[in-house]
Formats: sequence, structure tokens, C-alpha cells
Amino acid sequence: MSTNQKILTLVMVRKANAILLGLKKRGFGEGKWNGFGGKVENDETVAEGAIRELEEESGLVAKCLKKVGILEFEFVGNPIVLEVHVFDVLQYEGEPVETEEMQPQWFPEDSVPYEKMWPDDILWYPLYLKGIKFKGYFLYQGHDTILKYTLTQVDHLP
Ligand code: 8OG
Repeated sequence: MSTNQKILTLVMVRKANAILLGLKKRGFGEGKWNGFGGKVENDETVAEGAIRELEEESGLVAKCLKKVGILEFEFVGNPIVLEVHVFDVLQYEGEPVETEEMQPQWFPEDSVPYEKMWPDDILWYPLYLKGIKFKGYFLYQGHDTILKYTLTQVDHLP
């Protein structure tokens, strides 16, 4: 891993045509609806990091995790590349609870609040919701403008 690369997780929880999102209450992405996740620690695998962050931020314990995408983000003027591993959780234990970081809410899949989410989400959610695996790259200027991007369907993910 290059020193400029940061590995993060993003965990999507679904049940019966609904998707669980959390309103981020602080830090990076504050005020946006998003899946759950964060930085992978040195002593854990990416999947372990995903399970830990989901529980910390929503109270849910993932029972079955499936990798669905990898997204890379660069921000103009910032040498750090974020590599975000996106997971789908279809089986879990517990009920979502509000935490210090997130206020969770179920949204019907056809009413995802894209206008209050990262601008890339509206581009890759349609693939995700159809069960298509994907890889993406997004170059941002600030947090609201995508200068360029690529998004491709893939058969396999590492
Ligand atoms: O630890 P922290 O809360 O800063 O982690 C950031 C979370 O936000 C992590 O789950 C990865 C996720 N994330 C980004 N960029 C984007 C993005 O453009 N879209 C979405 N949906 N999630 C993102 O870091």
C-alpha cells in the first residue's frame, strides 16, 4: 500500500426493498446521508474493519458480508487517495440505534436522498441496487464537484 493511500470501508444494509442510511453527525461528510464505515486499522482485515464500523456506528452486527464495489477518491490539492471498499449486508442482528456519529433511517430503494449525499452516489447506486459489482474512480474539487470519473462493471473484486 502506498503511503498516500487510505483504505476505508462503506457498509450498505438492506432489507425488503429498503436501504439503511445514516445521517453523519460529525467529521468527514457531516450532514450527508451515507452507509456506515471508516478507516481500516492496521491490525484488522478490510472485512473486519467493515463489521467493526457498522456496529460502532449503527449498533448492528453483520452476519453475512459481500464485497460489491471499490471506489477511489482523489481531491485536488490533496495527495491522499481514498480507497473505499463497499460491502452489502443482507443478514444482521440487532436494530439500528442512533450513535454519536450517525442517525440511522430506512429509505425505500426508490427514494434514496441523493441530493443530501456525496455527488458520486447517484452514479454508482443504480449498479449497486441492481446487484452489479463495480469499480470507480472520482476526482473531486472540494466536496461538491466531480471533475472527472470512471465507473465500470466488474465480474470479480479482490
Ligand atoms: O472515518 P470516516 O467517517 O471519515 O470515513 C468516511 C466514510 O465515508 C467511509 O465510510 C467512506 C465514506 N466515503 C468517503 N467518500 C465517499 C463518497 O464519495 N461516497 C460515499 N457514499 N461514501 C464515501 O470517504
